[in-house]
Amino acid sequence: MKRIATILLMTTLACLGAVAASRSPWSLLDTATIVKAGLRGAPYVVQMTSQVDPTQYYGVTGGEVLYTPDSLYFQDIYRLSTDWQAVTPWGGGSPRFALAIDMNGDDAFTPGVNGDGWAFVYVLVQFPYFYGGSTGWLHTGNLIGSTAGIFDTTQFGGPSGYTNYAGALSLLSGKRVMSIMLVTDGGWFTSSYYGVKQQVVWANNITVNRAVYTATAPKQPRR
Ligand SMILES: [Ca+2]
Repeated sequence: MKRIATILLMTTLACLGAVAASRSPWSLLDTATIVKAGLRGAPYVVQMTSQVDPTQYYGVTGGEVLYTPDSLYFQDIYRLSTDWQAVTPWGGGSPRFALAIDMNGDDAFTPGVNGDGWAFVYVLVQFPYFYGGSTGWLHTGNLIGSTAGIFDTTQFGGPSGYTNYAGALSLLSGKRVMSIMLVTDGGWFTSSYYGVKQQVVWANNITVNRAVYTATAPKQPRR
């Protein structure tokens, strides 16, 4: 009996290990959802909608694709890129990667406490004029190493006009990145400037180093 119990325990532990090993580092938050975009070769994409609550100017929803690494330090990020397109008019800030920086080294992210905060990497260079119409599909290229001022390190004392990768590296090298999100949250802007109440952005092939998120058909609920 004891042997059977031991085997069961070992089997359970093996299964748990397999689950842990297969845990996806990617998840969709808030309004982010999978839609069929009808593209050849890549029919599914992530749709992120930022929508204004008509009763509250700042009451907006956003969409995020979250990547949670096991362990990652800022200087070890060698690739950050995505395919994306604005489906509606957009503005109020470029779609961007948001990096949760553990500035005080306690292996936890508590924004606004003991130095922890967000570093942003904008997918467009047009600061401060982040607005426009629908874009068609664009590829960011690898944002790491960029000499353009697309890195926002203002939460860590960086320059208000933003900085390039080297500037961000000088502030954040040695700091742990607890998570990375691709974010769309500018619905408030479209309502004010274009009259439309929502901002919709599609994304696919979101890449952090060797980890790539490619949208697939959503799982059907079990009958
Ligand atoms: Ca911390």
